[in-house]
Amino acid sequence: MRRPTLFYIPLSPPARTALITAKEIGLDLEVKIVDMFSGEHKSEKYRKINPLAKVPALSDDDVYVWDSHAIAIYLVERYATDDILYPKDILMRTKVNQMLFFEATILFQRLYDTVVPIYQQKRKEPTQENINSVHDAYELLGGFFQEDQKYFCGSHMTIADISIWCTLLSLRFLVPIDEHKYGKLEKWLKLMKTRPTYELNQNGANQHYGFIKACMEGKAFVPAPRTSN
Ligand SMILES: N[C@@H](CCC(=O)N[C@@H](CS)C(=O)NCC(=O)O)C(=O)O
Repeated sequence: MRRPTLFYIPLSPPARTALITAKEIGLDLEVKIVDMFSGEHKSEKYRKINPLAKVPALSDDDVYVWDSHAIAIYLVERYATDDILYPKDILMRTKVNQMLFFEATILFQRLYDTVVPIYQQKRKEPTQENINSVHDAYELLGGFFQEDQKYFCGSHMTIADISIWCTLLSLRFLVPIDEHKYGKLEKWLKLMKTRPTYELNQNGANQHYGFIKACMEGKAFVPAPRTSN
């Protein structure tokens, strides 16, 4: 049987969500690095895989899946041996979906709004408005934890934790998380640090920050060698 192929770049939080989900369920994917620095994601060939010209995307047999949230759901539904990461129970699943939509429409969007003008050399640093909107998102995230809840949707890690984690590791370089203010978030981050996929995530976030810093300083960015880490 052919392995599914993930179109990936370590700098991208959504791409890391897809790869970490695969690793957490023990699925061995083929990883193809998309050279976003040369615009490969905008090529006609890549648009056949993801018409939105974004990374990540997944190809499995003759199916293409794009958007990290859809990919994470697909991987768990198709390949996981249990439903812990994406519970079948309707109420539990609804909680996970809520957090996935929060990540897609609020958290990641705020990272995107902060960094894209910097990539495009329109700005040298985040605006105060960017910073305030990220703090608002942290405030909301901290508030989602109920008293004895370890993860965003209860006592087990789900793909919602993975998705939020990937974006937060990149975002906190730009807007640090004040542990006194957002203690519950810090506690959860410490818990996520114990995952075997932590290094993969942190390395990608470091590369992402290296790229943003180079843009802020007007320097050329030298991407890391083409590996999946
Ligand atoms: N909602 C999408 C977002 C994907 C996304 O925006 N990826 C970025 C990299 S972090 C990208 O491909 N950007 C290329 C572009 O906008 O031209 C997901 O979760 O997969």
